Amino acid sequence: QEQRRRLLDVASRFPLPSGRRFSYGTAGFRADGATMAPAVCRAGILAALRSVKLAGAAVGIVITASHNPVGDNGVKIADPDGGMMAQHWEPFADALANAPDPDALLQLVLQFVKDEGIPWGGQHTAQVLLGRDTRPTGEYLLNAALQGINAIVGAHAIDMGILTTPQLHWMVRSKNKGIKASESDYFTQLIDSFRLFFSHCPAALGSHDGELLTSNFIRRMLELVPKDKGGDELAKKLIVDGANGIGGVKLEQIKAELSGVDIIVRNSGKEGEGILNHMCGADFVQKERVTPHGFSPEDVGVRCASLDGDADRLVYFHMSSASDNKVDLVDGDKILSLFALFIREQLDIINNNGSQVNKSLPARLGIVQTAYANGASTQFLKNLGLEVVFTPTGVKYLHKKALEYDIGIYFEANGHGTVVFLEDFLSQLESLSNELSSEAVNGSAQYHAAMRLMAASQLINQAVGDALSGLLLVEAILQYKRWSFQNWCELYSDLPSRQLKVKVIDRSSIVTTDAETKVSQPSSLQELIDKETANYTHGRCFVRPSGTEDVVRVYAEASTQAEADSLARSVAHHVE
Ligand code: NG1
Ligand code: ZN
Repeated sequence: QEQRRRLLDVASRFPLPSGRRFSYGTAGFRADGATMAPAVCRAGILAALRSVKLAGAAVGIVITASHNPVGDNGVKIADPDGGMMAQHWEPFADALANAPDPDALLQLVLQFVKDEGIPWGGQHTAQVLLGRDTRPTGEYLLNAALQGINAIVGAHAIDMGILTTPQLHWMVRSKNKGIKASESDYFTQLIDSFRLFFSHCPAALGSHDGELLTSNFIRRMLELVPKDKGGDELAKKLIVDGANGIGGVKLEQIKAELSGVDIIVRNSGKEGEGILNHMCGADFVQKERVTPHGFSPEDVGVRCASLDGDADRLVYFHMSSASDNKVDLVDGDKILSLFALFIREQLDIINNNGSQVNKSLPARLGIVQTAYANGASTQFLKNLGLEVVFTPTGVKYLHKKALEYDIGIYFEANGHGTVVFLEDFLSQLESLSNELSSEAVNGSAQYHAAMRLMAASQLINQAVGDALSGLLLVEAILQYKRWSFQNWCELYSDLPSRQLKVKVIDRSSIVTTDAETKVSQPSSLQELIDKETANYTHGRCFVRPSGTEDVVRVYAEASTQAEADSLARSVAHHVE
């Protein structure tokens, strides 16, 4: 009775305006922030139910609209493993958000609880961790979420404060693994693993090969680098565009402790510096290929990175000339390529060591991309002999696929991705490192490679793509390889590409197959696409309905920009 009363109560406090519809898309519910409270409250109910169903394991709620404008907001739910909420709950999320009145909402919950076998009315508990970004509607929506959670008897909400999206995912995962899960634990893990990585790099080891280095030692080593070595100084300098969001704020908090890289944060989210995601951020830089607001000709030649508003996307760029604002872009595909190259190298050192000991570490390494990955990146990865597989767009698909490997690396071209390590593999890696460290081969290349891989696995967020941890891994690898931005950029040249959006009456009339690379309905459309594509060298083209906007997206690649543009345009005509 108490339970029913609470649900009816909360639903009447957050009525759904008539005609309003929400849909739990690729990234949860998203809309104008001021109109989101009913959906967010119901997401609170849903998250609490999810936790009850999973025997009280912690579930997460993030209140953010990522790279979208500051007036928007959104909500998404993280499962106990720190990943996205299981997809088979999405239809219920939709139904709940759209329940027209309190009675309908109560009936929906009762039915769902029955269908899903959720313990009800007994002594159950639930735990929900909440995080939000810096948007002005964040606190208001947090309150709506809290009321939703508290409408479930036995549910306990924990407000973790203003966070990056990946921090909250990390906390949920850590909490359920019984690891300390506060923000300072997150920072400690980043800082320590970054330091650990450096201590196993040739630069830090120097003639002291084999010595396990302390942080003080590394600091001293870095101070010994002659100041007049302009190249080295430049190599340490990194300017980060924080999109005026939460990522810049967090980076400011830890940058002093990141010895080995000198970070300058622009668009840091401080009062007066600019508007969230406006003319800045990873989405802006990747789409427009120009410098974000706040950069000047003085930054020419310096390595720069750009985060999105909730810091789960990362791209790098470089201003090549002072006369225009165009940038050389390193997108998610190239970040993935750097990670793949590095991991492959470490595995090779470990396994083809030809050294004193005969210890190996068999590993299945898998690369996961979507159809939006630049064809040149796929070719590059395949040329390295790597296994590359494709999934539909959306991190939930990529992440799941990556988990099928000992080490799975996934990225979307827009900069969202990470590296996931299988627990079993990590235990093997750990025991190998232990063995190697205790043997006479302590200083061996094999030992240091195993330790670098260990450090990378602790540095990179295992729950979800994380711009901060991704950035630190990039910095670590570039320094390990003594690579400039240019070296990285020149791994391969992107094929010219073009993306277009087409407005249609009903985008769901287009159905795709083969990881969205082919249209299955309407059946004539794929034939038309094939015919157009055949007219171009290195032509590749596909169309799919967006999962976050009311448009059909067209993507085309060809050997020149003019050809890519023209292929995209002619296919767009067939879609219209
Ligand atoms: P849709 O709108 O389904 O294409 C977009 C991005 C995805 C992903 C989601 C969620 C492209 C082409 N699509 O999805 O990669 O990031 O938003 O934010 O970039
Ligand atoms: Zn984001």
